[in-house]
Amino acid sequence: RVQAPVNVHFHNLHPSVGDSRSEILQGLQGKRKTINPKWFYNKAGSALFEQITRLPEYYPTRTEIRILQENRQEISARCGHGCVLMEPGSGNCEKARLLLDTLQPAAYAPLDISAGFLEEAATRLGNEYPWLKVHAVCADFNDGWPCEEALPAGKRVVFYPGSTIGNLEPESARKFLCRVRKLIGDEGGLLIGVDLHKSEARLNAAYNDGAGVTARFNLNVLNHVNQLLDAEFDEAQFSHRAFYNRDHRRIEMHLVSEQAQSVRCGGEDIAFASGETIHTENSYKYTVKDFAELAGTAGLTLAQSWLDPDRLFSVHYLES
Ligand code: AVJ
Repeated sequence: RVQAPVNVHFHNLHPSVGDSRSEILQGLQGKRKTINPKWFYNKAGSALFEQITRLPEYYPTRTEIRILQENRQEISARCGHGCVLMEPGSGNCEKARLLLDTLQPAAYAPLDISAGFLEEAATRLGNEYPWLKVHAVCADFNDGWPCEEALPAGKRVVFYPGSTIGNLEPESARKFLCRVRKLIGDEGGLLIGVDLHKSEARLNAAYNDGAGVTARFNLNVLNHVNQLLDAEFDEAQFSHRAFYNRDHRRIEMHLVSEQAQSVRCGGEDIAFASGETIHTENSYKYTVKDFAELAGTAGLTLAQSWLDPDRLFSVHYLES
């Protein structure tokens, strides 16, 4: 265990992780086969995603970073200096760094399901920002926020960058926003990144990069399932498919079974017809208006939005 600096507090480091095996198996035995996109992020998958963020075709990450950097004074003023900044699904905590010096939060609370990532990222952050109080929590936000009582009093702002909300079906996105509204209380705020609806060509390119990194990222989930369920998926028997579903305004990612095959998985035989797919991810794209409406149903009012000049991506501050 890494020696935590004095300003970093770890909570709930050994959560009882849900029964991942049955969840994955259930998804693969449905009429339409699915794997939840959270399983992309084993060590290899997280490294492949870091590569994706640097691809020329994949505009979201660099665009959001530029929006946060160029508007950090105004964003910090909106959030409120001295607020308690809470980040569900904090990963490497890279984006919070863009705001810390101007925001000067009373505390920063990263929450992540992966204890390893959380320890490493929170320890590094605490060493780099000795003045910052860090309360790192290992949990799945769907189950709530454990150890809330350890947080200092003060205005709470949830930070949810990356358009990760796009992975959720609209109903789940609404439930997530309701959970945020409950967590931040009547005086709180939400600072969130949302990828915007745009041309099919631009979106398809962002999920079908020329170098094939997104294909490897998508296929890699099969290796993670093999590890988790002693399964025998062969990546070579599947191919990457990503397309923009205009009706639902979402990018869909699938893995296509190249031929009829049967795969051992969790003690079961999973049958695939030739051309049958596993649906591995949705990335919903919003207009500012659509997103404001969705947030409104969760009791959150859009107070200010920041967009890049090409209107590719948006960052919003909402309040209860
Ligand atoms: C991290 C979920 C925002 O949906 O664009 C990148 C993941 N998938 N390329 C996204 C992803 C394919 C990314 N999110």
